Amino acid sequence: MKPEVLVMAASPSADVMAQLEQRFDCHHLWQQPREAQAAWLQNVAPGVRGVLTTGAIGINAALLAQLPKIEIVAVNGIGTDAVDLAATRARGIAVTNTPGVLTDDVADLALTLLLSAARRLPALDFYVRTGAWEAGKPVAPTRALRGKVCGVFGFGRIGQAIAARAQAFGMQVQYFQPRAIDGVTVPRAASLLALAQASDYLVVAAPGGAATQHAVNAEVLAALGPQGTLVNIARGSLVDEEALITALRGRTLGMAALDVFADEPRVPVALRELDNVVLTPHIGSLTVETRHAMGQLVVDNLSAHFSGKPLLTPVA
Ligand code: 8YV
Repeated sequence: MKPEVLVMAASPSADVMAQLEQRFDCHHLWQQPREAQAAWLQNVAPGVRGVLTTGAIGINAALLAQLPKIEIVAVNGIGTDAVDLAATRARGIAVTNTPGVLTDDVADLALTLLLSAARRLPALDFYVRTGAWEAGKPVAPTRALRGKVCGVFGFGRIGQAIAARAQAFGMQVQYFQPRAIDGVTVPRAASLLALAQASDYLVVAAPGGAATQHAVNAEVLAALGPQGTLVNIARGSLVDEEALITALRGRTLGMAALDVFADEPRVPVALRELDNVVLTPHIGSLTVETRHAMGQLVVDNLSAHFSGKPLLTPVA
């Protein structure tokens, strides 16, 4: 008998989906209409030994409590802030994620957003499409990246990959995170506030969760200032979204380029209406190559677990 796995969300890789079907007895929650999910879950929950979830969806204590036989939660993503790790730890449930394979794509998106804000890509795309160019309307110059300061909040794999890319564009990079990293030449600011004060672009690349909730608050945004740009590819929870909207509206913050939001997929209308924002729908790791590699790592972790082998990428 194949182990029963609850699949919370599909992978865009058909190959990954085929491997899941081949190796496990899959229960696909994502195929159920929202209103039918609760009743459907009650039916399948007793047999579920593994859960495949995403960084954004995670798994909460209430759902874990519904699964008496759960042994492993495999997260198709790097962030585990949406997984109730206290509950998994208490029950000895293994948790895995997908570090490494998504670093480059997420860092690429951070620079894409940074450049899109700096060069006002959405507004200029609109300018061409709507015939404003042909009509001879003026175009204001944008700002060069060269020599500007890129502050990176969170200096793990992704933060460091962002720093390398920013340096390639001629930017000066600083970082902040509570723990200093040995052996890096990038200077560490004394605090997040000091980093924001020094930065033209502040890129958020730190983990979500209680410790970083609203770390980017009104004070940090004010320090970044009217010429400053906030880029967030990490988690919406790190930024006080109300304070961000107020700062962008009042132009006390220059721009924001955001891939993540406090309550996805709901993006406040107030944010959507602003012209000094660039918005993408949480797609940092959404490339064909990376989603395949992430999905493969999930399959391999689940397979390792159910065949009694060591997990490839366990979450400590
Ligand atoms: C995706 C992510 O949202 O890695 C993460 O933590 O947030 C993203 O890669 C998601 O996990 C895809 O399944």
